[in-house]
Amino acid sequence: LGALSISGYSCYRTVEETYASAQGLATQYPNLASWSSIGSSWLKSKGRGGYDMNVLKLTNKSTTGTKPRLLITASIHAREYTPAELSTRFAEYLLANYGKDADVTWMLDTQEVWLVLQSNPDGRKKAEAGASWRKNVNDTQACSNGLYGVDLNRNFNYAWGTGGSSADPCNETYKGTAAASEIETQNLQNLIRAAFADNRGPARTDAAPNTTSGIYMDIHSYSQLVLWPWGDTTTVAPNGTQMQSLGRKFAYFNGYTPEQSVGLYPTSGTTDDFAYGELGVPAYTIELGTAFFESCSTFTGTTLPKNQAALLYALRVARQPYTM
Ligand code: ING
Ligand code: ZN
Repeated sequence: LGALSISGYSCYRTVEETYASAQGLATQYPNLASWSSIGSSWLKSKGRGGYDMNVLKLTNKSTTGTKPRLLITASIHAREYTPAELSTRFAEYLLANYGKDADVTWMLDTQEVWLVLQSNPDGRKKAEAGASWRKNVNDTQACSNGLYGVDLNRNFNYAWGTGGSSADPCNETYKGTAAASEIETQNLQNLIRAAFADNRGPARTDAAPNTTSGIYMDIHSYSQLVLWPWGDTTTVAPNGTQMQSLGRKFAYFNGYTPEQSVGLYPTSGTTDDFAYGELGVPAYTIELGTAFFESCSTFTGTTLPKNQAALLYALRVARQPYTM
């Protein structure tokens, strides 16, 4: 493992290494894993290099039926390395233990896990080259501070631009020219819709509890938090009490602080508000650890085990989150 040249951090796979690992898993476990494109990154869409964005889907393909899904998107912010590595190791753990561990076997027989291991590959490559990069690399609007690009986690198409984001293309929380203006956002929105399409959510003013199954998690670093919608208002979401209840259970496993996301700071156009707001799926943002990436001993010593436990719990209960 490891081409991140910064010494002490060789446990963090690069974009290429992450993709090679995922492709390897799909080849090694053809009945359990598939790895497929969900569209191009911005650079690739412009013919300027770039990447495909890919999803790694895990389930026992020979058991049928409507299986609840846990959808994880990782590292949508380029410099946040820990989420991609954690998610890749979670996939490796599940596949290595299928047929050995009864609990893992049951989970992959009855549920699906979809993982976007690198949700902003162009930006990530810039971070790997040494930049402290957060956004995508859309340079249509030039910036004298060098910080061009759109904050993908302010660009999603639900209550877009309602506060906690910037209209300045050179700001780190630039929301883009329109909701879902960015191809990475479009690819991720399409995947979220595909994962939870049969679970249309309540209108925002509808206080009726939703009955959907499935869980969406967007993993960031850092701050040791478990967050859920809404981000742009202190109003409790229609399923806010239930999302709090489940969020507290994740926090039991990882020891993090659970709160409605507006409590951290106001945001809009985020992944979790989109997933919950449009589809009614319980949606979380997890902020891993105490730095964008931690020394490998910290990562494997604490961050990985306790958060893998939280993800395993999410997978276990993906069929019944609102009735826990
Ligand atoms: N923090 C998140 C951000 O996008 C967040 C925090 C995410 C708040 C989702 C609310 C909803 O600003 C970092 N560091 O990215
Ligand atoms: Zn982030």
